[in-house]
Amino acid sequence: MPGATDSAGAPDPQGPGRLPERVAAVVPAKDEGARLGATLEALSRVESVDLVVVVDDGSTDETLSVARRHGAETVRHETNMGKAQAMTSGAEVVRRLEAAEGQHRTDVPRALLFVDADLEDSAANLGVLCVPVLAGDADMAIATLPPQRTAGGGFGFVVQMARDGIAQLAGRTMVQPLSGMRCITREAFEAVLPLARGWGVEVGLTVDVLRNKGRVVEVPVELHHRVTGRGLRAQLHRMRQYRDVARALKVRERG
Ligand SMILES: Nc1nc2c(ncn2[C@@H]2O[C@H](COP(=O)(O)OP(=O)(O)O)[C@@H](O)[C@H]2O)c(=O)[nH]1
Ligand SMILES: [Mg+2]
Repeated sequence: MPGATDSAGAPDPQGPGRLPERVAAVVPAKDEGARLGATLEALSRVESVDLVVVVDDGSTDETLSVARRHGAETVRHETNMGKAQAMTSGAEVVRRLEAAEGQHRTDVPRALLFVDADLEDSAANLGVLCVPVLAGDADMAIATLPPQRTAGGGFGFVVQMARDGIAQLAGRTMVQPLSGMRCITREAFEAVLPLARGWGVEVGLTVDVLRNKGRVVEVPVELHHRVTGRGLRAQLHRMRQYRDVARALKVRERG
């Protein structure tokens, strides 16, 4: 019926079919004062990004002041709440800022670009990750990284568990299942909230977006980050990552 206003027939001004034109970068950061400045400077050179939100997750260094000095929007967790909660808080800030931009705006909400704080200059290369999302060819684009300059890593078993788990639960074999650099439409992001906890967030996102019939692509991007070494801190990081990835997979087994 012409003029019908039922939800099935009414055109949704924010709905499918309309593409985001701009990107909000969300940078979760814990004690990244030494690298964050270079990362933010590089991000300012990514054309599609017109809003940057740094989430200081209980840092004890100058992360927050570095973020402010570089003109980023900031939000701070007084205590460390983990990467997933940092991503959620960052997205909330974007939502709030867009609401404050005014009622007259009919723009499609910005896509979100999650960016690790330790990429430094290489963050300038993230524009290519946004292209398929802004073009409407993907709901989520995940960066794959080239071999890193510094030797290290050693996440082989966590990566394998993540890859196998995603394949089993969602039928896709990801090249780099733990990659944190992702561009995603707001629609796809909001549909999968709440995020998997802690370091399980990437695996959870991938499984959930795929299960929602989202189009997910992996895009090679020239990115370099601090490679986690083999010391005690690194081993702890790996253990937590293992625990969180295993949990994210486990809770999705029934879904
Ligand atoms: N929110 C939050 N972010 C963290 C935490 N620890 C590290 N990060 C951020 O998560 C990203 C990836 O961390 P990183 O230590 O580089 O891990 P890796 O790349 O897997 O070796 C970086 O942006 C860190 O600043 C944390 O406890 N909470
Ligand atoms: Mg890193």
